[in-house]
Amino acid sequence: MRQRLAALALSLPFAACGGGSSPIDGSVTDDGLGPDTAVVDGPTAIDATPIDGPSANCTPVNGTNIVLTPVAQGLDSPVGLASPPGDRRIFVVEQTGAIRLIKDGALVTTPYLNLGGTAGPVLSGGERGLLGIAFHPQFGTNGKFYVDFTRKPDGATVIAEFTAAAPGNDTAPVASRRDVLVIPQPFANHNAGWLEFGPDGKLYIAMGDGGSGGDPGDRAQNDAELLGKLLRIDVDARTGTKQYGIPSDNPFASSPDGAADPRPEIWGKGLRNPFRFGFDTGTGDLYIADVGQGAWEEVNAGPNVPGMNWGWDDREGRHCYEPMTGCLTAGRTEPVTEHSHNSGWISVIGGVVYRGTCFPDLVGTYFYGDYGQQGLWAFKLTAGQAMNDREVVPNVGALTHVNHDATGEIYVVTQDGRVRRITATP
Ligand SMILES: [Ca+2]
Ligand SMILES: [Ca+2]
Repeated sequence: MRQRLAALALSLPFAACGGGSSPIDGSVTDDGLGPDTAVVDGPTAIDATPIDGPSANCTPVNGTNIVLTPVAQGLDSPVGLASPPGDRRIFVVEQTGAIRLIKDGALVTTPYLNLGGTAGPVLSGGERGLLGIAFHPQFGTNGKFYVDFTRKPDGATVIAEFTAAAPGNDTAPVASRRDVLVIPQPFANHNAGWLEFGPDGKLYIAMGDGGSGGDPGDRAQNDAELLGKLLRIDVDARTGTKQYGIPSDNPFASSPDGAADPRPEIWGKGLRNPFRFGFDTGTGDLYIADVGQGAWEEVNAGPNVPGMNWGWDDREGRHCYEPMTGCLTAGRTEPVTEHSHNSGWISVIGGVVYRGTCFPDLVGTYFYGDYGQQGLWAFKLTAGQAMNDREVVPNVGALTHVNHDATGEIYVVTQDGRVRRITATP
């Protein structure tokens, strides 16, 4: 049975149905979802030639009227999308444990890697499963990539490395697995799950606060915990007995590993369930969409600097959470935008800045949305402000990721099994 991603916000009895969507019915033209069903051919069609360089090979189209163009369908609860640098293939993460390949414009039947099923290590269902993938910046020569999943039987988060036999192969060997980092999870929810290499070549890993509701262990503000943090490690180095290196410019890089000591892996803190995050490949800015508790969904964005505190659980969005009045605010950085659950937002889904070449008028625009509100939204970060924050396509479906390929073109992933590309018309 297909297991679906539960709404990422906790303690919302309506959340499970708020994001409800029908399984894909095999058609892209009769789902009643509006303008996103238009098929755009011609100069904006995808050139899916594998590994032939970063050029998008399109005729640029001016305009800011957003149209979602079908790319693939029939995926099993897709929750993430990424491409290796310089590689035309698109890799899609299925929550149930497989990584699927879109190549030459078509979904490849055989999974690139399958960690699901009875024999696989992935524990899937609710907010658990295979949740993220990141390609080593030198994937094209070393074939290394990293995944984030919750494991059987205890639900702990595993960051595992795999190595393709050859970078251009369309499958990767399960047996190449090397566990880099394992983080126990006290509850089933708030696993976040995305990971990505920064412009600095370090691997960033988003961790939720451990789950339940209201961060009962107050882990997100506790520097001795890896939960509720953005972590940063060096996969090409080793520090002591760790299966990775601690970058020397991490805030607690020289901290020992005692139970009460600040953890040297920490880059920033105060996160609740940062399900999806990413870097602007143009500016290096960091964008974190952090799923809220019961009232506010937020996006944090700005320069990627060490030691940030994004506020949870003192703050939910721009509001006090614990306590509800008179909470700590010093040193906590506010989000650049927030959306109320009163307007249908349940679980904010990031998000990436357009840096492609096919649609020049979109350059610099951040696209994101929400699992429950189901619209595709956009803004431009200008002097620290989210300018012109607006819905650009309604009724997209239950979003699970918005991310770019190797050419900077952007795709919207929805739980109904579809991948659509963001295109624009005059
Ligand atoms: Ca708390
Ligand atoms: Ca926050």
